[in-house]
Amino acid sequence: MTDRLDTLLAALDPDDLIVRSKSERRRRARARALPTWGETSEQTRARRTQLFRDQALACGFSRVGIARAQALPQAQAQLEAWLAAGRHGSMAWLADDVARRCDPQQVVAGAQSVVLLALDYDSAAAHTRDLPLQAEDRAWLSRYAWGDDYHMVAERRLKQLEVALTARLKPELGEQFRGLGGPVQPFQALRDLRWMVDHGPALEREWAVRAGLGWRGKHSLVVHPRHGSFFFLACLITSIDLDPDPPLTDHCGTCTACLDACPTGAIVAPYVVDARLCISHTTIETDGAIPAAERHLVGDHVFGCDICQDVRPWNRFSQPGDPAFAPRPGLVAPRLADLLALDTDEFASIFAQNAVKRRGLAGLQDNARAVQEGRSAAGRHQRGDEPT
Ligand code: B12
Ligand code: SF4
Repeated sequence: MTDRLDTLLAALDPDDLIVRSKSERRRRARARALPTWGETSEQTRARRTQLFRDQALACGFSRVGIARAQALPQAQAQLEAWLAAGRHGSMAWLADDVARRCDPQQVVAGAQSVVLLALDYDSAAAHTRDLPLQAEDRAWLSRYAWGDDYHMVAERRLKQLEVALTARLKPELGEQFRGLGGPVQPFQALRDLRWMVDHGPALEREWAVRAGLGWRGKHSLVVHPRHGSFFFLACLITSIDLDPDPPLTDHCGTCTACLDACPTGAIVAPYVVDARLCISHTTIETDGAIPAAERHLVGDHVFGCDICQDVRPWNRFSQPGDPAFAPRPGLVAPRLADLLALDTDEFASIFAQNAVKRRGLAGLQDNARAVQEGRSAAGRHQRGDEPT
């Protein structure tokens, strides 16, 4: 008890211990929160930019990038063409709200900045092509799904970030406040700051490129010169004016390693992935059993696919990522027989708070059977049991 009291007292500013009148306490609290009089709008912007960066890193994000919020007419046209060609496959939700997805003003009124947050998930474990998968009856489970589900990890940290930013910004951007640059929108967390990961109305990769977190690889993912492409993205749209980061230079040049390596031809042109052909879509997004016409696509993949990333020269430089995504025992190239023998309880305990959980036990086992079917068809083909 005495120890706890000591800790509490040590954490207090001695100034806070002096008893003051209510109005004096209010005046002092306002003075602490308001920008110093005489601060220019550039200084205010720089200070708030630093606040966003510091808090995002403190909440566990690996990197932060900022872009100016503006409509994306070119991206919208490309997205519409992609959807019109049916390249979204079974993900009908991608066709909802297209205009909103391409215009941050339609997500947060008066949006000025888009803050992009990266979460590194690489690990020192093997890559797809390093393992004798078929010889050992193993299959590939994508490295993004070896640890905790990134949606959960990112959402937890985003909520923490929202609380931290609200606590620091609400007093200074309250209704009464008039900044040097004119009236400021009242700060209301839900309207003036909105975060999302994956399913929100934002083209996260387009923003990540604009915010200087990397450039677009031809496999459509964002690549960083020192961190490769094994990082997740989360996005925060805000009406607060922040200093943007400069975009990075594209270093892919004429390299087509990712296009050449894709076993299903899903990268139909540089930067354009047809989800219907992508193993990731087949093994993750399918609801129920994989249809007969698509089962041959899975190859050695029981959940997700990393081939176009594993062949990329830039991933040689990536560093082990956040410990939340470190591989759980048995998930790097699991044996098909082990997956097919799992019962409901074992599945629930191995894949608790993990991305595979969404596919469910029956779905995962159907994926495993599709891998086996492909291998036995290839075996028959090699033995000459089937016409070529
Ligand atoms: C739907 C989706 C998928 C789909 C479709 C993938 C795709 N390439 O669009 C499927 C299920 C296949 C998928 C797979 C994967 N995904 Co995914 N996915 C998404 C999601 C939810 C939406 C993406 C989207 O809007 N696609 C629609 C297309 C049209 O959008 P776009 O590529 O941005 O469109 C631009 C380009 O295509 C270009 N374009 C279009 N046409 C043309 C034509 C020309 C000529 C040119 C030059 C350009 C061009 O312009 C468009 C607008 O800017 C995002 C999260 C998000 N909200 O952004 C995650 C996301 C992209 N996925 C991610 C990951 C990790 C993966 C996988 C690696 C998982 C795995 N290991 O299995 C694979 C990678 C497969 C691949 N090579 O893309 C990460 C990527 C992180 C990063 N570093 O870039 C994201 C950002 C999720 C996250 N929150 O971290 N995914
Ligand atoms: S994830 Fe696999 S199937 Fe999809 S584009 Fe990349 S290599 Fe091709």
